[in-house]
Amino acid sequence: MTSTLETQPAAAPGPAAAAVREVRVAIIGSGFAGLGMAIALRRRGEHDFVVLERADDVGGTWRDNTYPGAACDVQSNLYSFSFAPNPDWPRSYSEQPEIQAYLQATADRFGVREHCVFGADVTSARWDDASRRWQVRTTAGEFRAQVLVSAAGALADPTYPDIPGLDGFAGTVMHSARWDDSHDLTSEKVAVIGTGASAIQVVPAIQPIVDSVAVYQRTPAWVVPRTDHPVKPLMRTLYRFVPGLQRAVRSALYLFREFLVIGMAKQRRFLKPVAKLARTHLHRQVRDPKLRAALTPDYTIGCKRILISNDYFPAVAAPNAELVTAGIAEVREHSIVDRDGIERPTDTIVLATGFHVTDLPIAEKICGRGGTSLAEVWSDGMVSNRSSTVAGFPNLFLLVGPNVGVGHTSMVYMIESQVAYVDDALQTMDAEGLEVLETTEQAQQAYRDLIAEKSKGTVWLAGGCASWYLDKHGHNTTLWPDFTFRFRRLTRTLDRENYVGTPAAAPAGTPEVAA
Ligand code: N01
Repeated sequence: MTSTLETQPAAAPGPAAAAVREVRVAIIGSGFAGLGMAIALRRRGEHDFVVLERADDVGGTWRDNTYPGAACDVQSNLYSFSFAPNPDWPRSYSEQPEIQAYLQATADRFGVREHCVFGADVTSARWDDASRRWQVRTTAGEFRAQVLVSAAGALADPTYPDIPGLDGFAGTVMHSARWDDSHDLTSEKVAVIGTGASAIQVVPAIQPIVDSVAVYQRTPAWVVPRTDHPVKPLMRTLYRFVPGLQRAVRSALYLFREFLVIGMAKQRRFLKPVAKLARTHLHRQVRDPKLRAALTPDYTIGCKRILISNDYFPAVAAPNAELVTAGIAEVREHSIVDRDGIERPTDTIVLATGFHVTDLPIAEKICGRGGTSLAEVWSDGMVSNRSSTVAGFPNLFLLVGPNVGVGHTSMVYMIESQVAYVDDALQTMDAEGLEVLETTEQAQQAYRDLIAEKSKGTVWLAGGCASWYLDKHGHNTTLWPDFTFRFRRLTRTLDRENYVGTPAAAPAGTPEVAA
């Protein structure tokens, strides 16, 4: 059970500074990862935990990304929790409102909402060696937790481009992940900067209503057809009454998508049919050879995320749309000037410019032994043991941390693998009476070497593109570079030999014992 303790006032003044809530586990974030972790705890009877959520609802990236056209590019039968299938998905690929509703309903169904503290933006989380607890400060008060699970997400904090003059723009500027639903784009002159997964959904959704849309492309994307379709009522009924059928569909989708790993990580020639499919798609949808050439990528397919859309190319080819490839020279009060010197009047700028992925902002707030922050430890690139723990950060677990991202399949599969790993770690602590569990430098180095070895020759490193998958040194610190079932195997149970544990009874300062 959770409890509230009175402690010494914290250094930073604030209304909630004096009351510290004591919990066994504090989870940061309530997206798929945070909810998945919370549900796992609930399902085995653990109630002593909180979910710290900076917003006022669950959902994470699916709550935040409300831009027009927002949808998932993985089929919902796969992009959902394995233990909570939804027979009522209206389409094969769901849109943002349905996914958000699913997450809300799942949180309610498993009783997670009562553990959520909304409006709790984590400002700092510090490991205290003396008390063997995490001291977590949030905008909704202070918490002391034995275990901290960061499920803050990799696609949580938008990046804002450093474009000359952007600050002085007199019109509206919106990031795709911070959409202003009250702003009406009808008959406006809109600029969309970026051509990633978000942009290719925004552009076709707004093109029919705006006066004009200029799409500022730095690098063209590989785009394949979207085989989306409504799920017929009969199928939904079958899913409801024959759950095995939906599980079979899920497995088939999983296996089909896993084939892409062969091309991306093993033998790039297997990507050739996918590239052919994308070229044919472009050829069919764009008649103008000049526009087609501008939309044709010059790097290997898969190097950046492969996008799926049936309406992006037609939208860019529409009479009121323009693809701008010259690059942006500057933004003026009411216009954007490209590097060819062409000035385009602009009412609204949409920044579809992505997220802080290799430089996660949460890493600056989490400080381990000796007050060292994760960001400092990761200044030369993110490292971890099994994408989940970091040496020097006792009792800290990361979900959707380093090298767990996937470009070809459902992130929920990876999240469930990690949740099982963390849950096994917690159960191991219980079983062995451990108060502290910490991975070793050696285990971290071995995992780093494993990732480097697996990444060699992959399309992400050798595909001839720049992407958010790679850090500033060109290292893969974000993606799991192999079949996802191998990650699941690696994280099925805690690799106890790679951890040092401290028994609960041992006084602070007692040397820790290895497995
Ligand atoms: O962001 P991105 P996103 N000047 O980083 C361009 C997931 N997601 O929000 O390619 C000009 O992919 C940048 O150009 P370049 C999915 O995992 C999923 O679209 O670097 N342009 C690029 O075109 C995805 O991968 C779904 O040359 C600038 C774009 O902005 C991830 O989120 C939907 C620039 C950023 O693309 C992120 O996708 C949406 C600058 N200064 C998102 N800076 C679905 O499931 C950046 N760019 C469908």
